[in-house]
Amino acid sequence: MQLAGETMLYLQQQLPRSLVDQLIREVLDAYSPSHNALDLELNGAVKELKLIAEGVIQENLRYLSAFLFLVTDTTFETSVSGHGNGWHIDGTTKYVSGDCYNIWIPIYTSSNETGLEVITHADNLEIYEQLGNPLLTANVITKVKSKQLFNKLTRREDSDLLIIGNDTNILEISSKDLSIHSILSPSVGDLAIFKQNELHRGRHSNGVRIQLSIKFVTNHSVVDNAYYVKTAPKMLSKHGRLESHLIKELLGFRLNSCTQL
Ligand SMILES: O=C(O)CCC(=O)C(=O)O
Ligand SMILES: [Fe+2]
Repeated sequence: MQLAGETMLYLQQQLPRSLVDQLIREVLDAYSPSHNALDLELNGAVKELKLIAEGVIQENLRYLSAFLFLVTDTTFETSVSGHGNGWHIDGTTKYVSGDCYNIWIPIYTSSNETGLEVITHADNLEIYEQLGNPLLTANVITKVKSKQLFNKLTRREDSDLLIIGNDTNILEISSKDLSIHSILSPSVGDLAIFKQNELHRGRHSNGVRIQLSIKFVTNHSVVDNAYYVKTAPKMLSKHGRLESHLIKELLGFRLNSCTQL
C-alpha cells in the first residue's frame, strides 16, 4: 500500500498486543517524570514500527523523535485555546527539509470521544497548492474561536476558517469544502500515519488518552541542528510532573492488568 502522495493512513488494531505492550515498556523505560525527555532507542518495538511505516510509505525512514502526552479535558483546553481551535502543523516542520511522518498511536484510552482530524494533502490538493507547499509557518484562525478577529480579516459569509500559509498566502475557506479525515474513537494499538506538515488537530471530550507520536523522516531529508536544541530535554513544571506521574501510573496499570489476564 502506498502512502506517499496519497492520503493519511489509519489502521485499526494494526499492532499486535505483544508489540503494543513491548512499546509501552520501552516508553516507560525512556520516560522520566522530572523532565520531558523521551529518547526511544531504535530497537525493539520502535524498529518494528519503522518497518511497518516503511512498508506503507514505500521509502526508507530515519527515526527523528518521539512525544508522549496526556489528553484530558484540562490539557485539551490548553491545546485548543488559540485562535485556530487546535488546528496546526507541527512546529518542528521548519527544521526539517524533506518529508517527516508522524506515527500516531494511542497507548491508553478510557474515552470514546477522543482522537484526531487531518486535512490531508492528497484530498485537499487545491488548498495546499494555494497555500504553498511545504507549509512552513501555517497559522489558522477559526470563526468559532475568534469571531471578532475572523470577521475583521474576512469577507465571505460562508467561510469559517482562515489559513495563513507562507508569507502572503492567506486562504479564506469553509470547512464544509474540506475533506477531513476523522478518527474519533481509537483503540490502543490503532495507528495513523500522516505528514507533520498536513494541518491536523486532536479531538477530545471525555476520559483520558495517553498519546505517543513518533516522527520519522525520509532518508534524504535534512534536519537542522537547531531542531535538537529546540527539543532538548527540559525540566517540567509542577503541573507537568504531575501529568507525567499519572502517565507512568496508568501505563504501569495497563501492563500489569494485561499480564494478569
Ligand atoms: O493527538 C492529539 O491530540 C494531537 C496529535 C498531534 O498534534 C501530533 O501528533 O502532532
Ligand atoms: Fe501535531
